[in-house]
Amino acid sequence: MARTSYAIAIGSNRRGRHGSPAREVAAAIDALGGVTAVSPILHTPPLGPSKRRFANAVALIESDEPPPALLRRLKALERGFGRRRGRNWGARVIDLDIILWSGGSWGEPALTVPHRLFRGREFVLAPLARVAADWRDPVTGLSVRQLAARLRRKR
Ligand code: PH2
Ligand code: MG
Ligand code: MG
Repeated sequence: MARTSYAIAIGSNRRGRHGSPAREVAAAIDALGGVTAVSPILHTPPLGPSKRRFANAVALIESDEPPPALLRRLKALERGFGRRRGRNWGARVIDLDIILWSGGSWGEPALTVPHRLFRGREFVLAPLARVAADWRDPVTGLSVRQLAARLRRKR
């Protein structure tokens, strides 16, 4: 497949072998490969039941992998960082989510791109806007900048 780009959201709210959540996020960015841009690492209040604050960032990568192959590689990276599966929304050493793909949309129950929930998540849109403000969501036709402004108005 031709070279495409992806926006990957990275989150951590638990220490791991690299150290603090922010260090886990930095180490994950180093491990991604093909990175072309990285947002600042932001500290964000938890959305959902977890009580621990998150470190969040977004990286843009170039890859010739189609979305399912990239997802498999991200899951393997998460396991390598010590992530345990099953505890949905619990404390996690690392979470790597595919948010946007330059190839457009991908629809499978197990893997939907763009990410189904990213338009409502400040902790994704804020760092995403720092590296890809003009990237257009193929579903709504809105740019990341517009999605971020819309979410801020709703809050
Ligand atoms: N990830 C979640 C649930 N809640 N909250 C913040 N602030 N950052 C996250 O990355 C996050 C969350 C599930 O993936
Ligand atoms: Mg997630
Ligand atoms: Mg995830």
